[in-house]
Amino acid sequence: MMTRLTDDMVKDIICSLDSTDDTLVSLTGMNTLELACDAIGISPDTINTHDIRVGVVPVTSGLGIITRFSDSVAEIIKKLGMEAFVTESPDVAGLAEALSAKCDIIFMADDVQFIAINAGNGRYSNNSFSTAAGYVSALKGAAKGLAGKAVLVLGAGRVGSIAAELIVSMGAEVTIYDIDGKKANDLSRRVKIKVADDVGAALSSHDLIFNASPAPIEADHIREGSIFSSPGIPFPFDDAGLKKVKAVIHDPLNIGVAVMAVQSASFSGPMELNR
Ligand code: PYL
Repeated sequence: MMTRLTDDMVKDIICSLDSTDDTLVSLTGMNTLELACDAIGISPDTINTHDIRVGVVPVTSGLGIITRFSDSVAEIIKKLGMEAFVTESPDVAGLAEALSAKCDIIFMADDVQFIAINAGNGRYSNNSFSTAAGYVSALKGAAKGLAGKAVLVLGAGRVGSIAAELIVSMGAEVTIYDIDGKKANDLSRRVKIKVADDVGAALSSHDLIFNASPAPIEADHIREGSIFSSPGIPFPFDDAGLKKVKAVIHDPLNIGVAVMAVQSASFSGPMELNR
């Protein structure tokens, strides 16, 4: 089951949009838009973000609304240069509002899926793939390439599994650890990866780590100078751990949302935009 964001994790996203972008540039050499384009393999000049209108629809099902979640999604998208707004109504009424406003892309999240629908052709991007692809690009940027390198993936859930496949496809040697050994072993039957059964030993023998686990990371296990690309929530490091790492790439929503917006926009040829 995906870990659910809390109001507290989301509350500072909007006020730290610029600093989050600056940190990403310093750690990976790419800003959020460049990273999102790199993640789906397109060049930033093939997407005219200013032509794209995005509707974000709050969804009340299940555990309900996360305070400022939809506002944060809209502001992240606006920072990419797209037009974005949160619908007045939630749920189906909100979807109808976004469609009648001729949105090109519509974002909606319940407790199981978070998707961005291309209203022109019905194709959609989902947050698990987008988060995996975005954070793999970030690790590649921070490590100045992954080919021929050893990478540890923590967590064999939706994001970790996709990330492991992507990192293997980039020519890296991937080891995976999951507290549920069966999940890690099942993945290793599908993807050419090694399975670790001791997280401490695995962490202390790797410099490059993709963390898609909700578990805390113990400072004693961290190799001095290691690089973490870490979408996992909650944030897993304590102060002692942060002193040992060379870089941690982490945000509660930004990279995943940016890849979703760019990927769902890329599903349209210029003639297909929903006008
Ligand atoms: C998309 C995040 C990333 C990690 N976990 C996912 C999560 O928390 N999903 C639940 C999102 C619920 C949003 C709520 C709203 O405010 O519209 N339905």
